[in-house]
Amino acid sequence: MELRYSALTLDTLSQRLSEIDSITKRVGPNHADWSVSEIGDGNLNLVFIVKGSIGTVIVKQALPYVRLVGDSWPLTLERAYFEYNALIRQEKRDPGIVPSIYYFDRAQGLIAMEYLDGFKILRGKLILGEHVSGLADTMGKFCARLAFRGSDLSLAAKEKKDDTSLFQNNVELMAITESLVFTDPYFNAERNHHTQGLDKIVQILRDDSKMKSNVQHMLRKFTSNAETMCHGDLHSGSIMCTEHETRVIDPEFAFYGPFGFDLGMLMSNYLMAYFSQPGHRKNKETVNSYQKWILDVIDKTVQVFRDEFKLLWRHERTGILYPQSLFEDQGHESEEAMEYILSDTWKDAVTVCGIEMHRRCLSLAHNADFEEISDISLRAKLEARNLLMGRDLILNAKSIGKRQDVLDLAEFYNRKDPF
Ligand code: SR1
Ligand code: MG
Repeated sequence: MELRYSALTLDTLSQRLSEIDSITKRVGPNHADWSVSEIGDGNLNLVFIVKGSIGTVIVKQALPYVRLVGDSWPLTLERAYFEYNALIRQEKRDPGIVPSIYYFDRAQGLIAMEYLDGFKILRGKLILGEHVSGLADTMGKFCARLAFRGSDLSLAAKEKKDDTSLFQNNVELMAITESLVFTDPYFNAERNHHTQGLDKIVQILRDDSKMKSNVQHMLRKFTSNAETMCHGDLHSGSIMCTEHETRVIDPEFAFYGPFGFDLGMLMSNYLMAYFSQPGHRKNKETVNSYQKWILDVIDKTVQVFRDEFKLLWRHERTGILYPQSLFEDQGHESEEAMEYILSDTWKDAVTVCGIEMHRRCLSLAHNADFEEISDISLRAKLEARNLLMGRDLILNAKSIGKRQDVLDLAEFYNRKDPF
């Protein structure tokens, strides 16, 4: 008989998971010897590290509410089911990028997975000023492979439609993005908060109806443009790295949406790391050189994304869209169509980037890049630069045609006195 849901605790976890072969095989046969700790830094879930005589496993369990807020905000346990389904698809579409899954229990909202030994959350590394070699290459390929291989450019029509209908049920997690990301920043929503000193900038954004319309145009694409399975929450807290290796975690917000969504969210998190640097170290040269490295990561990520997407277009176009039978087989090239898609994807990525830059400073879930800056007036100045650049991206996405334009804008706002 299936056990009713009950949240694991440090005291109950070992006993409760001790009969699951796929876990004991990796942790150790004697559960009394297991040591269990809880990471406790996520917005939504419980995450335990379980160590035993054989090895270490991560156990992630959904709570029936949003952890960050408490039980006043109930949230479906089914998010673990969507995360599990996204993880197995990501593993297929970009092998080796996600942790291996050892066990999944839908009723308990529980996934046991590989412990990424030696890996740390990228956001923490960016705050500390640490470099990761190969980051842009891995993430550019990840975004392109996920976008292309989950779409009608690649999948058989039935698989794509089955996938789309499965993830269309991830309603509650999409609703979080629809409100916290696309809507709340632009009015006085209950859960909003912002740093003291930003009132005037916030008012500029809320009074800008052209910009708000562009944000809503993007929300329309978010809800209606089911092009591919997106990770859905690709910020620097969903990426883990060593000095040389990169993995992607936490796809519980997975949904079918626009090609450029993940790339845009990723770029914005790099840009927030970029703008926040002067709040984390004093030496100007160190700040400058690390900021240059971040811009270089953005530049290379976008370049790799484009190159990988083109490669897949040329060699893996097996879906119903732009079939070879209509182009190459007739002696007609399809490169113009490909460039059209890439440019549309880029415009969406730039818009999503600007929106994510806003929500992380204005709505519920802020990020540590800015939150850890204790000098409030410095934090406000850095966040203001970030907010104003976000507005520029949303307003001018159509004319920001190249990745260099984004880098130039970042350097411009980074020099700007925003007040
Ligand atoms: C209520 S959840 C807040 C945020 O945390 C997650 O990581 C997502 O980014 C979500 O928007
Ligand atoms: Mg997460």
